[in-house]
Amino acid sequence: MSSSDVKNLRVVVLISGSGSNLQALIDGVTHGDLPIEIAAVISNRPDVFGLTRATEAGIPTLVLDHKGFASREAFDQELMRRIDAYNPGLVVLAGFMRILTPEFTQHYQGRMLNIHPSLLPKFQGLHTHQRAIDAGESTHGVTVHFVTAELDGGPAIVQAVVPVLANDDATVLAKRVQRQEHVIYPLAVKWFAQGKLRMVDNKTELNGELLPACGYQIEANEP
Ligand code: NHR
Ligand code: GAR
Repeated sequence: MSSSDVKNLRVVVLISGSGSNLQALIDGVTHGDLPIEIAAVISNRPDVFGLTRATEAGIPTLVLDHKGFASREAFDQELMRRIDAYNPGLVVLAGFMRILTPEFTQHYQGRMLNIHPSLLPKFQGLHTHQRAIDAGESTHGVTVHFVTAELDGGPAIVQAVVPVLANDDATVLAKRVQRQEHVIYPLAVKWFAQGKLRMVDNKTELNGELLPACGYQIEANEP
């Protein structure tokens, strides 16, 4: 078998919103530097822009509205069934805003990634940019991590650090962070697709070596 016969990693992307991180992955595939096939994009919210992005890229989409389910367990069970129908090797949370049950995270253990807009373990949860400003932080950033049952607590893969500037508000700071998101998420997905990345004993291994708790650190070279 020649290398061109090797099948690309199948990826299902979960979104809840604008899908700019999804777009970064689509662009990586289009430009030929991301060896994956985005098998489907699933949103828990109808009518979000990320679904339009997927459709424009020719990717199948599905809306599974959590409001139609009696419990988190019932929603997660159906979500799992729908994802597995695409037979993915990796599940990517890209601005997905529903907390997932332990049954769900266990099922995709070691093959599900999230991008969280803070330098974890700082500022888990929501409204991270405002909280970083309010705390007087001089730096802020974003983390890609493996998803485990512990919310925003799975082992870190890669972090990008940006400065917090004197007159920043949450919107300006979020934009600075998001430019880095669009760099590090395709990078982490590429490592996984290349077989360089593994979760071992709740730690991250890259190229056969354990990473420090903060993952692989990238200093952003733009303000
Ligand atoms: N689930 C588990 N078990 N573990 C993680 O690490 C997860 C997860 C689900 C989502 C993304 C996460 C983030 O990066 C994520 C990581 C949503 C909330 C939240 O409070 C918190 C963290 C994250 C995503 N969601 C509300 C809820 O009740 C709903 C908020 C809304 O709909 O706007 O689920 O930040
Ligand atoms: C991103 O900034 C991502 O880090 C954040 O939401 C945004 C989604 O943007 N994720 C979370 O806050 C997860 N709770 P996008 O839809 O344009 O990719």
